[in-house]
Amino acid sequence: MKLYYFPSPNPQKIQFALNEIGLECEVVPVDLTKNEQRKPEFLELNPLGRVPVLTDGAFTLWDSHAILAYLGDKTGKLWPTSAAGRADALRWLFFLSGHISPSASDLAFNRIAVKVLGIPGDQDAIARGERALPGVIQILEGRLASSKWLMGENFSLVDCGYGPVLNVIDKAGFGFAGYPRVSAYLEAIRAREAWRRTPKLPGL
Ligand SMILES: N[C@@H](CCC(=O)N[C@@H](CS)C(=O)NCC(=O)O)C(=O)O
Repeated sequence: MKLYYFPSPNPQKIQFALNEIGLECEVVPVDLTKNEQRKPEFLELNPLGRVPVLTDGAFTLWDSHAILAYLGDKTGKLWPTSAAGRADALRWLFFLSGHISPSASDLAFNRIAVKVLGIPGDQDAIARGERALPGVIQILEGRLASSKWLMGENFSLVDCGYGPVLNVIDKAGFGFAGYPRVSAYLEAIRAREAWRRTPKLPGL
């Protein structure tokens, strides 16, 4: 297997998951600061020009949450075995894609990435992200009232999806103080050896 990688949240989910599962994978760097994701050979792997991409022999897969589901099904590790369990895992990953990631991107791009790119942040996007996040983070707070991890008492690949996103939301200045369970959950993820070994950008 090969993982096309840059140390930003979406690819981090996969490296974190591979570390947790204990699966060897060749890492192919794609430097987003040099626009390598727009090169024709990379666009053949992912026409959206985004990382992560995973290849497994002749099979090419993009989208971090599809890759998490694939790794879970392929290895049978950190992934539910029942139809209801798998649907529950996908529900939380779709919730992350549809309702949390867009706001996380609004904050992370306009408060963090713009500094590297030397361009001004879009204040409207920051305000939109700050407005949207409390409602969805409160849903996580509620979910974590009855279980340690998102899928229950056992850590799963769903948590590998949430960790890097909550980490960047925190680094981008969203206050988790009003969400003690989400805060504790993020610290529990950060304490995991597999997350510590996941490459990060300086300061993130
Ligand atoms: N829905 C995709 C989003 C992937 C994505 O936006 N990746 C970012 C890095 S975290 C990227 O490659 N950005 C490059 C660009 O937009 O040009 C996923 O979950 O994999």
